[in-house]
This record gives sequence, C-alpha cells and structure tokens, in this order.
Amino acid sequence: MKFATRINSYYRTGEKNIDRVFDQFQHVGLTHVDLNYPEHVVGIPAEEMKDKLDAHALKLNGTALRFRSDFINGDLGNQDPTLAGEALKLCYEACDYCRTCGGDTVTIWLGHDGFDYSFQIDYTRVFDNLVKAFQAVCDYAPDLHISIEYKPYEERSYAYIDTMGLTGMILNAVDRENLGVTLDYCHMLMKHENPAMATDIFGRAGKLYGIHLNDGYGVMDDGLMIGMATPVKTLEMLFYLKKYAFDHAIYFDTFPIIEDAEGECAHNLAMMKLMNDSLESVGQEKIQSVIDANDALAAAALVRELFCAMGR
Ligand SMILES: [Mn+2]
Repeated sequence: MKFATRINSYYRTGEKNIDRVFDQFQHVGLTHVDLNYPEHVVGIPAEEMKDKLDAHALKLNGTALRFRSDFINGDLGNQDPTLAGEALKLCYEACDYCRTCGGDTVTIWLGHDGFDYSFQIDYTRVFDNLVKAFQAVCDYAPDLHISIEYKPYEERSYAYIDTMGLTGMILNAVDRENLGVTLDYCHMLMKHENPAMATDIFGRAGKLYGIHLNDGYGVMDDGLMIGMATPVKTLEMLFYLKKYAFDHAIYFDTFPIIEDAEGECAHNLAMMKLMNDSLESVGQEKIQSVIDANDALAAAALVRELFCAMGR
C-alpha cells in the first residue's frame, strides 16, 4: 500500500518549509505527497517541486484544489460567470502543475458551492453549471484523473455535492471517462454514510480515484487518528479497497492539533499495517463468504476473528 499525509499537519509548528516536511515524510516511511493548489506551491515552479520530490524519493499523488477568499459565494458553481471562470482556470492550472510533477489525480472539493438559506440558490442552475465545469476540466486534461471529493457541510451549511448519491448523479451527467470520486471517511460519517458502501459501489465502477482516511464521531470533520473511533468500519472499508485492488496512495486526512505530527502519522501507518495483516490473515474469500451469508451473527463472529487476528 502507498501512503501520503496532510502537509498542513506539519506546518502547524515550525517553519513552513516544504523541504523540511518532505524530509519528515521520507523519515516516517511515506511514499506519496498531495499538494493543495495553490496554497502549497506558491513561489515554487512545478519543475522545482518535481526536483524536491525526487530528492526525497517521494512521488506526487496529485494536487487538490483550494478555493479561497474570492470564492466564498461559490466555486465552479458561482453565479457570477467571471468568478466561476476564475475557479475553472485554477483547476486548469492545478492540472498542469500535477502533470509536470508526475502526479495523476486532481482532486476537487467544492467547499463554497452550496447554500446557507432557503430560497438562496437555484439548484438546477448550479447542477448544470457544475456539470459543464467538470466536463471542461475533464476535457482539458484527459490524461489525468479528475476526482470529486464530497462533503455534506462546512464551509457552507449545506454543500451542493454532499453525498455519494449526488456525486454519482454528477458523474453520470458529466459522462467522462476520467471523472471519479475521492472518498473522505469523516465526510461520510458526517452524512451517516457507511464508508464501505461507497467504496464497494464506486470501486466496482472503476471510479475510485482517491481515499482520504481518518476517523471521527460523525458530527464534525474530526480528522482523528486511523481506527480510533470506528475501527470496524475502517476494516470493512479496507476489505473493499483490497477487493478492488485500489492502488493509489491512501491519504491520511487527519488533523493532529495537540499531538506530534510525525508520531501521529507513525500511528496511522502502524494501524494500517495491523488492519491489513488482520484482513490478510482471515482472508478475502472467508470475509466474502460471511457477507454472502447475510447473517448479522456471522458478521459479529467475523469481527471477533479480525480482532483476534491483529498482531498475531
Ligand atoms: Mn479530505
């Protein structure tokens, strides 16, 4: 498995120096990097970033759009065509930067496309504008994976692309080979989705382009350490990632605030290994047979077996 983690966790203390962060990534055993665009690349041309990555034996997983100040009333779906056009241009730039650095995935989280009040937006206008915008990005960079990361709320009270269901509708309407989805575990818990369910459905469709792993209690985007709140759900999600041979980097979208970022990442890596070893020890076939039996008590016995298999 390939792993990446959140650069901003390492920017919390100490100098905001990308070389220092890459040093620490290499040291803890990460293989990949996700860069927020533009915030992590300001002042660093793509060729120079590629050299920095190479020097640390790291690969770019991809770039992730961050729409900031100008876009508080909407990103790609902004009602103002000038602002929507600027958001689209930012996506094109993120594609170019990603490609030059050797990455293959551009993740788009539309944090400001949504609403706070009833009667505030025209839902179908936003839907149509988003479909056109995603078609434009997909056609601009047909060699890259363009991936929608959905989140139910925050920044807005209601996000527009808020669920696996709405994301699936957008994928169908956009109808492009290179458009897929990034599943963020906490975002799914916030919407009372089961992470494994979307992993199964988008995984079978070949549309799983990114995984943001973390943990939480469902109300907020807690960004807790892997496996610390809902480990059974994490195990189930991992089962499906293995089933569909997910081979992109898994990105730890966790927010160590009090904890040391490197120690926190080391836990995440260790927990992934523990869970993966447990799944391998019990075996995909056995787990699939339990699912096929559609029996809650058999599922409970399987969970006990997976727990017993940990660290064996
Ligand atoms: Mn995320």
